Amino acid sequence: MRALILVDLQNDFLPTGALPVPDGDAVLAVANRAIGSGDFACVVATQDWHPREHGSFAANHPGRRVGEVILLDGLEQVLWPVHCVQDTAGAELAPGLDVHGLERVFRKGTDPRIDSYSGFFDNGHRKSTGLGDYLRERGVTHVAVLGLALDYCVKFTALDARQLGFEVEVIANGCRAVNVQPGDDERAIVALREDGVAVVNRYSAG
Ligand code: VGL
Ligand code: ZN
Repeated sequence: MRALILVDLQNDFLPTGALPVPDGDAVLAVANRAIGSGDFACVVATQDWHPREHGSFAANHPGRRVGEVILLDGLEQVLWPVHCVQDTAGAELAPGLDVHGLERVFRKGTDPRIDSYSGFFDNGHRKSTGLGDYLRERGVTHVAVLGLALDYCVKFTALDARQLGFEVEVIANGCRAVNVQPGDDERAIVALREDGVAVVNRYSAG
């Protein structure tokens, strides 16, 4: 049984959003083709869903700037612009996404003291979102992952899926990276492959 995990296809990660992923809107067509392909018995999405006081926002740390790294509750944390605040337009799934096929949406990043790049666990692996149990209960053995951003939430979602024992494929042409440091996209792909994730190109146009 194969599942498709759509990672953080939200307005704030599109080029006009608060934490724009360059060319991020290009992945929506790939997502829609994957959803419509019939290859996946189960399609789920993750949604970055932060309270306004979230500790990953530079604005909540006076004197700190976006891109700086701080210690947040004992974990290294990159500081981001305010993004994906609960119940704001920026946090909504991209309007171009075909949400009909979506079985469930798993929200993450709700605890102000810890960030959550992965759709399965927070960055300290302290709490689960329920996604792993959900997939297991559905009989899923193989997951394909695509979305935003390749070097953060896609990467950690795919690595956690491997750790939970799923066969994992990242659909690279359905992802874009933020590349805070140049080359983060290439390094993410290396890390994924080293962990046994298949990085493939599928569901492109034509
Ligand atoms: C993400 C940074 C902060 C992502 C989410 O979706 O990759 N990146 N929050
Ligand atoms: Zn976030």
